[in-house]
Amino acid sequence: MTLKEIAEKFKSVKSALVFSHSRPDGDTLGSAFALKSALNKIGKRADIVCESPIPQKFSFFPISSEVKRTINAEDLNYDAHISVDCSVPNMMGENYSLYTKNKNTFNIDHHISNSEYAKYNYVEDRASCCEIMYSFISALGIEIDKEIANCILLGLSTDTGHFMHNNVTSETFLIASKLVAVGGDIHEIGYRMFKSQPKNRALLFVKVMSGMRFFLDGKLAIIHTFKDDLNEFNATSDLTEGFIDFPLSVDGVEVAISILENKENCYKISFRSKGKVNVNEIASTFGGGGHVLASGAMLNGFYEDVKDKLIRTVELNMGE
Ligand SMILES: [Mn+2]
Repeated sequence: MTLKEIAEKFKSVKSALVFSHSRPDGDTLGSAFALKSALNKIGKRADIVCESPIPQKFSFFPISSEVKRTINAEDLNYDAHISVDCSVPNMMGENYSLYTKNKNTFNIDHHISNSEYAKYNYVEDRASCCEIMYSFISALGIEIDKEIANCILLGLSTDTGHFMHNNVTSETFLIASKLVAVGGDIHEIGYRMFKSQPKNRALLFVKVMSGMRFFLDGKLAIIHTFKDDLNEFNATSDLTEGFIDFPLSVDGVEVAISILENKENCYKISFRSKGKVNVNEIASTFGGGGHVLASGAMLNGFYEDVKDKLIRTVELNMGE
């Protein structure tokens, strides 16, 4: 189905429940905020659910305080359920069981690994889900005002490292240009997301980077964050977002990996590539996925075993 056809289906929807993925980032939240704002603007009812708490850094969007962690099953009375930036049902966490309680499900996403789990799926390989959301809201015939523009800019900015990753296309800038033209504050968003941080994040960053190690002739860099590190600085795991950009920035490094201890013997792995290695494939071998240049997976086992497994798998995918 084309985006236009999906938008036609969605036009008859008078109330929608929007699903963001757990451990939310700027893209899933920006997409959800934008859609809720747009629907509310034309008098339709919309709510957002996200099973994880919303990181503090997004609180300058007033709408972030309206996000619900979950909803009682008996209170579900929406015409449609729509997920944004969720490549697999798992990404919605426990809330997936709510998602499936409606027959009229929509799935809008930009991950090439999307498993197309909804009744209506729209998946396109774009830099951010927010790029698609721009077109979707436009196709619904809703005028994009300053408030909606800022929500969409949030995802455009965060999923591209503020327009610096090589997923950026001329479309990205075209959309950004239109959003700035209606009052979107690209500078404020860039500053909040990339140029400011709480002190405990800065101190945690120093500690994590002191543990950065190189493998495979300097082509692979690995960082790790243990629960104890988070506790030491009274930090939550969402503060480690963006850490992986530092090891990837090192000359000669082709792949960077961040190993984040989720619970005992269970690790959240993030992969980044400069372009020669497809980290979507690497993550897939561990049951994860994402994009060619950025992906993730969960791994169980002892830390040293997990690390060795990762190094061997990257080596196999590195080619000559
Ligand atoms: Mn995204």
